[in-house]
Amino acid sequence: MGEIVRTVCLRDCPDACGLLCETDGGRVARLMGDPDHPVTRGFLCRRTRRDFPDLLQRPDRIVRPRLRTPSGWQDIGWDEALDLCVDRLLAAVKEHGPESVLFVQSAGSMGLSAEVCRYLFDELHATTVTGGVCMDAGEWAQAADFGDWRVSDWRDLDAAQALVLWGRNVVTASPHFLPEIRALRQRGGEVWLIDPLPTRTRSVATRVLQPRPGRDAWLALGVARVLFDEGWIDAAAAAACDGLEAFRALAQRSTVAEAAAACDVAAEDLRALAALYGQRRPVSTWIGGGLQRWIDGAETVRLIDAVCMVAGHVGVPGGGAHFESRRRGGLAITPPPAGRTVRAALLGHDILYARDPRIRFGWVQRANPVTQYPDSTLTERALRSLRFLVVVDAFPTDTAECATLVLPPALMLEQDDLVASYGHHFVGLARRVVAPPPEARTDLEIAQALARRLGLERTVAGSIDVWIDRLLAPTGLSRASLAEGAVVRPGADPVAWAGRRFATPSGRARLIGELEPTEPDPTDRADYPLKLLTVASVEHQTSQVPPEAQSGLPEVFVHPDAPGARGRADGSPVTVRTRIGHLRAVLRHDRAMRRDTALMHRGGWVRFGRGVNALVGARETKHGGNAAFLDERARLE
Ligand SMILES: Nc1nc2c(c(=O)[nH]1)N[C@H]1C(S)=C(S)[C@@H](COP(=O)(O)OP(=O)(O)OC[C@H]3O[C@@H](n4cnc5c(=O)[nH]c(N)nc54)[C@H](O)[C@@H]3O)O[C@H]1N2
Ligand SMILES: Nc1nc2c(c(=O)[nH]1)N[C@H]1C(S)=C(S)[C@@H](COP(=O)(O)OP(=O)(O)OC[C@H]3O[C@@H](n4cnc5c(=O)[nH]c(N)nc54)[C@H](O)[C@@H]3O)O[C@H]1N2
Ligand code: SF4
Ligand SMILES: [Mo]
Repeated sequence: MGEIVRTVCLRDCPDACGLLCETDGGRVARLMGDPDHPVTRGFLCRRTRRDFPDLLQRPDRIVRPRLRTPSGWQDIGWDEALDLCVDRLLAAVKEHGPESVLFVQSAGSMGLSAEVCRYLFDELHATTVTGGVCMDAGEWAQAADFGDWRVSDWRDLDAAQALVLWGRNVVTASPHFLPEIRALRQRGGEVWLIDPLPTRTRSVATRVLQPRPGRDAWLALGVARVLFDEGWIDAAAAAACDGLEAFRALAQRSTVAEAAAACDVAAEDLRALAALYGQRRPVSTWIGGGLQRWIDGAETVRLIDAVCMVAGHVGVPGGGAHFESRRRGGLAITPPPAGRTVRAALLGHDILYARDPRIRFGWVQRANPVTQYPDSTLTERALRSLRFLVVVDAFPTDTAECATLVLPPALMLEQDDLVASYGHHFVGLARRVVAPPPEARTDLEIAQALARRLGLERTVAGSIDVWIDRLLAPTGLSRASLAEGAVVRPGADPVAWAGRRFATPSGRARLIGELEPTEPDPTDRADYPLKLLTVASVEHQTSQVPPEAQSGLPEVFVHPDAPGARGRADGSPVTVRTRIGHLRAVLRHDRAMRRDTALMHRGGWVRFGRGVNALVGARETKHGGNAAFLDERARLE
């Protein structure tokens, strides 16, 4: 047996697991869940335990800088690569100004040292990205309601009487929260699941509602209406909220029957959910990421927050309206700059149509926008239109294929870093357990090598240890205090909003009182009768999918009687068409699907005919600037 090192997972996942990594001859021999990590409790998801060690050794891993030449990719040395890159970057700045340079990153790795490279581009006054593709609409909503987004300690579910998983696919997306859910059920607690898709999380639910996708706002309004009609409003709500009367008026604008019809939930079921909120105490609500990736997503989250708030479940042990943990809370992260920005949800469009100056030079890091951002075709066209594009990635992704220069980063287990979870309160240290390929560099080292050539060394100076110390400084934590394993971030309250004291100026929660009009859906329902939900797959981490898992057509799951499916056998090839594109797919029957919904998993690559975002138009949520990926209609041909 080789050496075993304790570290944490850096993948984009709320669980932020503690890992034990066994090495053998400088390679990762085995990954295990850290039994001493309070959330991980000794088990890992398969995509990391089984697949990640292989990923480090993949034959298609990019291990040297590579430059596009007229005759194809050519390996070059780091000095040559960075000299060329800086030459082009400075030429763009000189001719067109710093805003002709674009910096894009997402969360391919969650290490907080990712922030460091951004500081460099901020210092240059480059164009950066605003909004996001992940949780930004829900964050906006919770900031509007409570002043910030916070969750209770994960063990707080022990104090709950019931749990509502409102659009949360826990089994797929955050399996380490299952032990608490199972314990709640063993105590006789109810677990409600509200999801238009028949997900694996049904296995832990006592009751399932399968609303029409994108209509949870109506479900929340109907529940609120019952709460007000029945007088199931918490006695403390009036003092704890601003806008209670406006919210009451909003809820009373429609009848329960109208609300139930709009979300296609039986009125008895809607009333039963209202009775749960009104009569059980406390009820914990976990709000999912999927339901905020709709044009109205931020308002939907606000309406769910308001239901939890007026029924008295927020700020009490065992309750809560939990969306996401504020992982950067308390750490020394510089606020985003006020320079020119392009919108994440409309990245392709905004790059192509940016003027004064046009964007000429791009730097993409820890991100695969061609595959993962809306409208892959437009994103690809935009990235290819740049005069020089640097992509820092270890694999020949759809985005890396658009690059002029690809720089190879060290990956998880090959670098030290600091990580804080967006699902729970722990922060932990990621360790360099094995050496990266000889010519791969950490993102921090790459930023520093770039900075030296730009005369900006001071902005990003310091070893990774120095950076970790800097980030931790305001929290009072140190590397030494994290050496034995992850610890709770200081300032993270065991009960979010305990005592109903909020981070708003008044200290009270602000309830939503008005719904703003939404631009009409650009597609004709008769032409495109299915809502197309493109969601995470249990098998893979975002688009980090090996090519051998991408042979053949992608699958589209529908009810056998769904429009376009009837008369077509399971397994037959179909075309899935939306207003912006089409994909060939294999039809899969699933009688548990709604008849108005189609499911495809996100993550497959455009290059292999599996990129679902070739079907998803670029639209932003009304608030928060998130990509409204799920607000798309399709038909089968
Ligand atoms: N249709 C549809 N699309 C979606 C969604 C959806 O629900 N539907 N969900 C969205 C969501 S929630 C998210 S978060 C985004 C994710 O979008 P992205 O974050 O862009 O997706 P990833 O596939 O994680 O791509 C990150 C890249 O980073 C690379 N990488 C990994 N580790 C490192 C590292 O240490 N350094 C560097 N430099 N690179 C590294 C990986 O190889 C990978 O190619 O996708 C969104 N896209
Ligand atoms: N296996 C795996 N795990 C992952 C990831 C992965 O790629 N693979 N990605 C990670 C990332 S990037 C993130 S952000 C997190 C969270 O990842 P998310 O994809 O945000 O996961 P959920 O929060 O479970 O939200 C998805 C659920 O929302 C539901 N949903 C969609 N529309 C609606 C609606 O209108 N109403 C309701 N009620 N539900 C709706 C979908 O049916 C789906 O079950 O998970 C992470 N975990
Ligand atoms: S991807 Fe998520 S569940 Fe899997 S090991 Fe990493 S943190 Fe844990
Ligand atoms: Mo995400």
